Amino acid sequence: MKTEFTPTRAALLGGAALALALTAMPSGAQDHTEGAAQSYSPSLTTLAEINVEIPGRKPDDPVITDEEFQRAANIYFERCAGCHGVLRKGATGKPLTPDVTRDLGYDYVHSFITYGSPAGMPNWGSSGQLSEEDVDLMARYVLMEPPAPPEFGMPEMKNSWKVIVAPEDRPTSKQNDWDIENLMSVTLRDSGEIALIDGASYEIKTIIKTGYAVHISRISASGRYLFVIGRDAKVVMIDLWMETPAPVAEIKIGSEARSIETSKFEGWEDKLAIAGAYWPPQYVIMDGATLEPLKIVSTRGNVYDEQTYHPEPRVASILASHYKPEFIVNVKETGKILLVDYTDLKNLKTTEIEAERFLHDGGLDSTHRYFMVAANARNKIAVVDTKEGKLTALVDTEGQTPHPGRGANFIHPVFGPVWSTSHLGDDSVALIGTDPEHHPDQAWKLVDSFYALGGGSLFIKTHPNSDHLYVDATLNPDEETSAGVAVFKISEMTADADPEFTTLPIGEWAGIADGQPRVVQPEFNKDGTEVWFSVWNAKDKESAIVVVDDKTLELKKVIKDPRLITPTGKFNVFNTGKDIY
Ligand code: DHE
Repeated sequence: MKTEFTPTRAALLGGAALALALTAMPSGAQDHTEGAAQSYSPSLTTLAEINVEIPGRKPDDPVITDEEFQRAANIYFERCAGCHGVLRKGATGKPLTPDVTRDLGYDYVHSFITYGSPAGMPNWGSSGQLSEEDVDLMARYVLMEPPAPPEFGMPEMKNSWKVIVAPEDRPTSKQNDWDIENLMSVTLRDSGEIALIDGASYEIKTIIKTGYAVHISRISASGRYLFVIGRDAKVVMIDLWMETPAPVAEIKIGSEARSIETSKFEGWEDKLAIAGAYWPPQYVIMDGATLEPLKIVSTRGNVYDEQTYHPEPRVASILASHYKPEFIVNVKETGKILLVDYTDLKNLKTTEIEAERFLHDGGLDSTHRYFMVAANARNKIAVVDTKEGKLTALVDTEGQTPHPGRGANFIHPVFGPVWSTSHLGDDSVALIGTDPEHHPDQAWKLVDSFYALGGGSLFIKTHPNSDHLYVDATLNPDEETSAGVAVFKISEMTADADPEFTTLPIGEWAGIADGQPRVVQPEFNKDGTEVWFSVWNAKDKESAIVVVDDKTLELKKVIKDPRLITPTGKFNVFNTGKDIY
């Protein structure tokens, strides 16, 4: 069981050290100052590219030129919108609409931007991240009406939609000798590409251009089509059966997005795809063979508990149900989980589950019946029974800001089947019982919580064939900690003592001399015998992928190549498609 939080641990996670560490993060990672959780707030960099106009000047508006307004909007979308909302109506941060900011006044706002607040507002001015000139600009900007970025509906989607190779022109059988089930699709974040790497030979088979700041890859139920989404909301569909796999269709579904998935229910394999956007707040269901947009659904609506209107609830993770022809769509700001029945798009049936704010990432339990998602700002995991279509439980993880990725399922020697998450805001790992039939006393309860390497963890992973649980500490302020990974032996876990862990010096193994690379996202090969880690450095510096033998915990391979620019997420085709984690 978790012991008391010690001052050393608290210090390790605390503001100053973390602030320093975060300013040295790889490009693209956020550099807010108060904590790993804040540092991980979305940066709407694509929206920042959009031209905005001053929405009707008022006589008492502060003096601001059109150029200044545009520049302020860029800064706002990149640095502030993730917390305060695109329309400044508030999200995890406070509302910044003129009725609020004008009451506070220029001087107050200026000092707030300069010095931040203990509640989580970064000290943009005193940390030097914004110049004195920019602080003044931002203080004037937030006194004005916010500009509304453009919507992105069917005409815009259709304009961006391209079928590069029509379904009838695609191969009818696999044209390559690649072991596509053991391919790794690796996000090359800052080059806007993915690398397809062979799981056995570690050879980079091909590099494919995708969207800007690529985010995740998902795979169709048959294992043939790979879908990639970038932060610029561009979806690229790749056919793995082609002689050299390449894009066969693409579309943009908004200005900012993070999630993509495809239908997995029996009889619906490869039929549909779905992508969720941060802006505009909507999801779109597409044809699974061509990406033709079929149905766009807005997520604007009321927050689940307060029942007040939210103008921009972002779509976070999306999963496909294995139990019903449904997509599981997580709406961040309203705290609602939508079970979208895709059998009849004309008469769309959606089950709206009241869960918790602010929904982010999650995955299925080992039976694939239950969906577990982090309401990260509330330190809770919402559990949904995808068979019954109901909220099963809300479990407090007793940690700070759970961030599971898809989580890790394993059989605990005492508690039976559990699903686990690590945390951004502290170094704890939480285990939640997932077996109501054979372990009813443990089901949907926090059965254990223990410490891993350090706070700032983003991902946790195991595999049914592995006896190890891997936990990263990517955003930890301490250089050595963020370059390591904690490994727990599952079979040695007990009910009464914190499990010991081994630290793998992945960063050191990568042998990178320059920069401060961070180790991120363990991902298993198909058989669960090897685990891959990204050693994520700045865009202009060397990065690597380190492969570890799961049985011996010894280094097996360091994959280096000048083309491996900012590798982050890795997605094994088989494990991702089958939801094995
Ligand atoms: Fe992610 C998954 C959003 C920053 C790497 N990320 C997700 C998902 C969401 C999300 C909603 C779940 C998708 C799904 O399952 O459908 N991520 C966000 C953000 O809003 C945030 C915090 C800031 C931003 O501006 O985007 C953010 N994410 C990052 C990073 O900085 C990471 C570490 C590096 C990168 O490549 O950008 C990163 N996110 C990932 C990865 C996954 C992910 C690797 C998939 C994990 C998995 O195992 O499925």
